[in-house]
Amino acid sequence: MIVRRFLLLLACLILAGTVLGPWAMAQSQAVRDDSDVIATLTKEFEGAFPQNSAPQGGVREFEMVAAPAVWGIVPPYRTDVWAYNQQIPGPVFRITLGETLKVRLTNRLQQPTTIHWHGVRVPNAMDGVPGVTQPPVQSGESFIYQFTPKDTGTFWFHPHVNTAEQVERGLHGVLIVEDPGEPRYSRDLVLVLDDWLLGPDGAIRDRFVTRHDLAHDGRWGNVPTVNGRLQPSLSVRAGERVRIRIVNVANGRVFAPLFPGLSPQVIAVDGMLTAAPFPLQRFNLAPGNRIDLDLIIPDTAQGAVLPIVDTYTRNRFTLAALLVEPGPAVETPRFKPPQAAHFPDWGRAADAPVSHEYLFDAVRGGPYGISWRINGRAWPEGTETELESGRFHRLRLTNESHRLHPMHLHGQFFRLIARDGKPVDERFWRDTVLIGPEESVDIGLVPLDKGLWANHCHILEHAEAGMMSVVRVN
Ligand SMILES: [Cu+2]
Repeated sequence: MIVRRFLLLLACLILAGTVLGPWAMAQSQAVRDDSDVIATLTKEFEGAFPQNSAPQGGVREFEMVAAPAVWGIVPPYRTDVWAYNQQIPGPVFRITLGETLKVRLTNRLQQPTTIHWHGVRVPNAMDGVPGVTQPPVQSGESFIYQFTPKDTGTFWFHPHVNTAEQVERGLHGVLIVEDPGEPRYSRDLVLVLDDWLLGPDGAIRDRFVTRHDLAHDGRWGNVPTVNGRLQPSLSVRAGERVRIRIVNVANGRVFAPLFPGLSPQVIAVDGMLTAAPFPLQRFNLAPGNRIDLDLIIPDTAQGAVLPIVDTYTRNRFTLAALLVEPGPAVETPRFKPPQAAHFPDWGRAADAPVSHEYLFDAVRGGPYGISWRINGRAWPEGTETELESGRFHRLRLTNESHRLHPMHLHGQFFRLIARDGKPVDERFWRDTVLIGPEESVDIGLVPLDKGLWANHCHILEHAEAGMMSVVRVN
């Protein structure tokens, strides 16, 4: 009996050895291949953007007051808004790389607020997310935001408290960090794209985060604006070489701006210079996204009206127009457009294993009647995932819903590496990526900035109804 049991055990062990041995070897081989791929991708990333800030200029101090104001969005109507420093859009802060930005925010609203510096790699405590990085700034109080940006480019800022209402009512502004080494354009224009839902009296419709917004792609309005005005004209001269920085601050609307008859080149996306300029064709500028364009106004265009048209929906409409002054053409500056100093190849990104997966869906219930969830949880009950700094990660963002979700990761830049499993070779960084209905995207990143960073949908109604989680970078 004992002998038979012993023989049975021996047979099992031999069998296990023959079957499991190669399996175990294959597993360790796979692990070794994975770590090899990750090491290669991490290595290729080195030098793409700096780990630390390098303060060398002075401190640039600004006062900013968030308060009710009145603004003529569609004259003759005067619309009650909430604004930074009584203007729509808020201030455009221009600083030089190395300078330290110091902004004292004073809250004159009847509710708490904060500022989030979208796309800026700030110290975690300056990121403006209540309950994650700072307490809200109460009505009547002030808070000082101070940091030295690490990157040049076009960034923006907005509240992160009751965000869907505060941003919609007009609280947003732009931060431009200039590189003194970049070539001089003859003009530098900022176009802040927004989309207002106004009633027949010109007033902002004051029901926010409605079931309709939540069952759709957030709040889409009826008055698209550029720099707080309906279809403004922007003066340029023939022959000028213009840098145009376009920011989408809308709650939900996606724009796809085109310049018919002109040939702008995209030189930056979400603030960061692209690996090389590329022609602007259809580029979906989701809420939060920015693009910088290099545009030469033809030297024969005197007196022309050059429209900028939105092409995202089938109903094309004019966003703004470039009005070419009648005077003689200026000499066009000749230079090579700026581009990223180092851009990783990441040809093997598609071989890297997915380290974390985020699933997006909606369920009935919650304070707004519909809850938007990440991995089955609606913020503030959200999930926390951990990423190791200085190491390549491949994250999979899977949209199980029929709606759009521009996902924004605070404090980090990433690259799109696949859509629905098919490799994509976008030669630029992003901080926000638009994910279509039932689409899955893979992003690659090497997190550098440590802390707790929000990871949320930038359709602000979806975020308000729970579509946020946090990523801890160790
Ligand atoms: Cu969303």
